[in-house]
Amino acid sequence: DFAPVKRALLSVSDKTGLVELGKALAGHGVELLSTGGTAKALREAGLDVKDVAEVTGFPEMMDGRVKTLHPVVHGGLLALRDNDDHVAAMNEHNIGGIDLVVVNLYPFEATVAKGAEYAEVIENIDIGGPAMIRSAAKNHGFVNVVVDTEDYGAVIAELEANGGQTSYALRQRLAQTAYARTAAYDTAVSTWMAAQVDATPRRRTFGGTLAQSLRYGENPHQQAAFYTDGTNRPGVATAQQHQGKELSYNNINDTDAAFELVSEFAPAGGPACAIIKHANPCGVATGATMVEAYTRAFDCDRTSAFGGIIALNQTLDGETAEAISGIFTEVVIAPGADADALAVFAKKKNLRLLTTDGLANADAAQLAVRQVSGGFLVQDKDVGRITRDDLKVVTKRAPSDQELSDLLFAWTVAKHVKSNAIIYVKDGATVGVGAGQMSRVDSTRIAARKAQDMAEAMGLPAPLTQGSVVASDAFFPFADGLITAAEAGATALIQPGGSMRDDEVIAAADEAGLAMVFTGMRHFRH
Ligand code: 93A
Repeated sequence: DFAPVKRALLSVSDKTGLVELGKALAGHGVELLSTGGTAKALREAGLDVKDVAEVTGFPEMMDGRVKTLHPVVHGGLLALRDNDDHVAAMNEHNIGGIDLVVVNLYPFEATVAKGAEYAEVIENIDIGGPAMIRSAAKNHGFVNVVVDTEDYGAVIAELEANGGQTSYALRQRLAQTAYARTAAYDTAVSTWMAAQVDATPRRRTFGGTLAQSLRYGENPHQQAAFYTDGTNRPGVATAQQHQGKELSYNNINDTDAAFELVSEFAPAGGPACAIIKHANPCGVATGATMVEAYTRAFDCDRTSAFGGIIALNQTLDGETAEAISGIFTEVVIAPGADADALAVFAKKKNLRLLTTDGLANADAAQLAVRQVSGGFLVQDKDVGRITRDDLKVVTKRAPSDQELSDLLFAWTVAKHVKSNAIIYVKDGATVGVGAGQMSRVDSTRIAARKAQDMAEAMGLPAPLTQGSVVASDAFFPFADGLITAAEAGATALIQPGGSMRDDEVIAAADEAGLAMVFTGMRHFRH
């Protein structure tokens, strides 16, 4: 069960804790082997180190591409110490056992993250490091492999406690960590390359690097963590947090939904704001100013906006920050915040403010992954977009210019609402959102009902759905949903079309004097 550590090979890019580890190992009489930079750092600390080049009989060559890739190293890692043939081979070829490997890899992920050129990224693909990690991990019956500076202490503690030996349990745990690291590393390389060649989902892999252990998951009894995929996109994964508690699992999920939605609205088109609750928008609006966009988004559903997550498509200013401070908000995310806004929010200790480096690229190819029991479903992210030219007018009446612009706004929001999605919009603001119902007519009714409730709460003479337009993320299977929308005051509709009963639905629209356009594209979101 216990195995001695007599010889160690250290080869690390991140030299954190290296000298302390080297000293502790030397203190246990462990012989140290090392590569160029690592050996130098250890020697400078006064430690006795042998160069791997001296052991292999080959110099480090080809800019370091070949340093440790040698049978003397891999034989020393892979040999079964209790196998007579293996021991004979070691003796015959003058291979000394290596009982501990300490490796952390060329910083591939960090090189991509800093936006390095292609050639520099390629040079930071570590080959020899993962090879040693995998050899050592395979032979964990005898060999220790350390890839995480956090594990230095555990190895030293065992050597102390067990007279220079480590337990099988430790070596096995280290091996598992090691394979997790090489798997994540290759995934990072493949993910980066997938973006270079625009790989299809069936040729991609997915995985990530642990960014943060979360306090809990969707519920307090679930453990959770946040992994980043190394693509370094503007968004919740790379945002800077200015204040407030650590983001929770649900915060991250909702903040992502908010930011992805608001990123549909290019800043050049004017201010836009999205308020999210449980991953669905409860208000989305444009405005002449940011505070107007926020207020109009808030007015869609003031009740649900409580405890919501707000995303803006432009810099947060002081006036908008004041308005947002009127109710309890969990998170605000924006591509920047000015000094006035920072000062306003400084008084709201619980509010988390995140700023990003620009908006998410709403058109960028990205993999959407979902888990099912026993597997994963993988697809391209929905980046489908519709312009005025793609629309087909199917009713006697064609939509007016104002209706058209609202229809396209509603359609854009519909893409970010759980199906069945029904969105009522007036003058560039949602006035009713029906999300996640099992029947389309229910989503249509619920959105209208909520608009009615809001009108009563705000003392309006009529609900804002009067004179609105409606988007439906998929076709109306029957005329009932359309009739409900018309009763709520809608004057125009946008939907994919393609139902067996399109004729019935179009006839009902004509009868009610509605204008309707077909997109030919669906935006299911489940
Ligand atoms: O270029 S490599 O893929 N070829 C190798 O043979 C090799 N051996 C170790 N990279 C290799 N390494 C890596 O060098 C280690 O994984 C570590 O990240 C780095 C340490 O180099 P130095 O000791 O010179 O700082």
